[in-house]
Amino acid sequence: MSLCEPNLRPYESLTCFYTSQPVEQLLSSTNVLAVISSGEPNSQVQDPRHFHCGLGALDRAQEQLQEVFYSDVPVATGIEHGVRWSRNKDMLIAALWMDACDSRDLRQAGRDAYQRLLRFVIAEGYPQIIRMWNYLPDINRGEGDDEGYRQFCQGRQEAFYETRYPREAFPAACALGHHGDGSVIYLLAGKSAPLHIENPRQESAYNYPRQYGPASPSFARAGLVHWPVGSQLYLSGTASIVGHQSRHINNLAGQLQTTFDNIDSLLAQAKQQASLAASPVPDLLKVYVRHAADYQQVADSVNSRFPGVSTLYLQADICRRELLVEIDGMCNQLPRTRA
Ligand code: 3EB
Repeated sequence: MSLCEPNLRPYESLTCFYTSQPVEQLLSSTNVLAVISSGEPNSQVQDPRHFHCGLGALDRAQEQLQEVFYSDVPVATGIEHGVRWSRNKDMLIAALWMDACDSRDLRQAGRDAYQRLLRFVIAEGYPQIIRMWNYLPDINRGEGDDEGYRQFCQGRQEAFYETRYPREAFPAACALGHHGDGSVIYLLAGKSAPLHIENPRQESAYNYPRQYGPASPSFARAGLVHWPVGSQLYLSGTASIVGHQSRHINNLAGQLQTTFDNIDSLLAQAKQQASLAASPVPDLLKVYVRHAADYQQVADSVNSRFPGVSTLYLQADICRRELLVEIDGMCNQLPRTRA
């Protein structure tokens, strides 16, 4: 099968792109590691490499847009103890789905899911986690330390420490909410450690003070991975937080500007830490918008800041109630390193 995507450079170890090609067609390629749907549930196909993230689209034209992870070599795939996996010799994608019942207690669900996923990647020999995606129900439900997201952070942290992952090994991540049933957590892992990158404008999430919950969130701001061919940069969900404080409450334009400034600073930090010749430019963005009514303003603003970048817009709850927008993304090919 040929995949004629504008951003696809098939000679790389791993390429990520968005496409509205049908799921069945994508999965017919043995090089496809994963196809993640959003928007309208669109396919009944049973394949461990395919799952839905649980979030809705904001633009009708994006209802059928799939996120694809495409390997330069054929992959192996299967399901083991509920973990859906696919891998080639360098990388592994694993996904775990939890039903509505299991997802009710997000501390327990998070702890259980992370224990299973971490044990799985360790057992398979891909213990270095590059990126994790968390899509969970009702993350803003509950008050104070009982809030779903804070409970989830507690369970996730317990699992990381129980499986002996120090905070230096926490991967880039995002955590978003919806009001449907069940949770999905998926990850990309490899055999050697990515370069973890923090944002000079932001407190490291694992050092957030107690006021944000009983356990600080276990993630890095970005992860840079060197594959045998080519390098990629994965940006964590980035929002209007400076230091550890949310900025521009009830001000969408202000939150967007601060989010862009944070992304700029993260990209500049990646350039410096990896000695790149230039700041990387994202190839893909995922923009999470809390209120559907804000979509047009967000899209206009993202398009003018990142012209021509493939962008998927999804409706989602963001982990702090006052945050209206969050953006993550990745770079398929990094600028070369300085001589
Ligand atoms: C923040 O910067 C916003 O809990 O995995 C961003 C990325 C956020 C990842 C996570 C949360 C997570 O704190 C929220």
